[in-house]
Amino acid sequence: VGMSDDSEGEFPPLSDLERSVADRLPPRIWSYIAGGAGEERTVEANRSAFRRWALKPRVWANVTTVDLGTRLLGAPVEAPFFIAPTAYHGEIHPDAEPGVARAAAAAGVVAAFSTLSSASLETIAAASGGGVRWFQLYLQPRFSVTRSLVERAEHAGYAAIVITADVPVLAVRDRQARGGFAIDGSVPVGNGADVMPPPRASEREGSRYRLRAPAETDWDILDRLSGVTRLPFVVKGVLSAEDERLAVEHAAAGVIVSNHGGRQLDGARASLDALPEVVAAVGERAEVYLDGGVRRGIDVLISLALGARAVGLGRPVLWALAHGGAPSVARYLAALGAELASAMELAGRRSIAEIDRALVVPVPDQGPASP
Ligand code: FNR
Ligand code: LAC
Repeated sequence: VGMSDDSEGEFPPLSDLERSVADRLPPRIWSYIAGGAGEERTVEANRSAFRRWALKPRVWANVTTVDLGTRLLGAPVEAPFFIAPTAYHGEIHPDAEPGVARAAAAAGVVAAFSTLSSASLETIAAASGGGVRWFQLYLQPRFSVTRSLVERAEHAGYAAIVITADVPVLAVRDRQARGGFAIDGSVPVGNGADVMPPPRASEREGSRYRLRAPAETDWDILDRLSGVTRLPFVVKGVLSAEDERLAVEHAAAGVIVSNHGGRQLDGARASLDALPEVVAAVGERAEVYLDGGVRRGIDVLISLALGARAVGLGRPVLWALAHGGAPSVARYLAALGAELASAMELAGRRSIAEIDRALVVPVPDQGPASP
């Protein structure tokens, strides 16, 4: 905290944003943000998956205006991207989650906020004003605490509960271990001292490993939670058609195809690789979103062409926050929107509805050239 504020200066091209802030954060926080699980195979896979799709633009398609507007869970929004939930914004910039909430509301995009936010969900809601906000839920060791979080989110005007399914326990994360930042009860969170992060690891007990806190959960948790709130549920962290079907059977309104930005099961498939199968399984029964490795306007375009309704942005929002607080987050969202609009115009697509499967083709196999 307390780094120089660059909000008045030039905003870097999107490909330089990460590099431009790498030395502004304490190394332990930087490795927490940048790092993934294990040796970061999945972090890399999320990015390289986008490079296996090419765009097939149409020309002279009469594009006079480009409209990025769409609806997410019924709410009108100004872009098909949203801010993915990430923990501890107060470790990055004093503007923290309220600043991110203000920037998102001004841009007309959905923002999701973590159970592990530095500010309380009520403070974030006040800053977000009329903005559409989603609350990301980590199931708590005690159900009474889970219930209270959900009730508070509903009361504070959050429009959905994003329940994260891919963190029964935090993964082994080499870079984080090297950097020395630990996700545990020692990092202050705004939602109250009784709110716990997921258990950090399994601990050895004789020849077995046990979790530090109860993590046994099955799909019935969705039924149990629907008795607590009338808010729709979005299940975050699905990578298979099988789990997608279960989410829909248990009345989820949406799913986020995600591997937690490569921070959980290292070696898990890229989000983009899982997207087509999940979209095929769900049909029109729920909204399908994607996060993981979305960096450019064309990444948004590819994801939407493959059936995502919207995409989530994780690390880039944190880079923007580190760059210059809330004003830089606003500039980042504007830059991504402008880039998407430009890509749509160049591809001959006037609206989100016109981004169809015909826009993308697999990149031809890079095998040995045929004689
Ligand atoms: C996350 N993510 C995350 N997800 C979640 O459900 N609850 C959380 O508290 C957090 N915290 C968190 C912290 C940090 C520093 C990062 C980078 C990520 C995961 C996040 O919502 C999203 O799935 C990924 O970040 C998307 O990948 P990209 O955009 O970072 O590549
Ligand atoms: C993380 C947890 C907090 O990925 O979601 O760091």
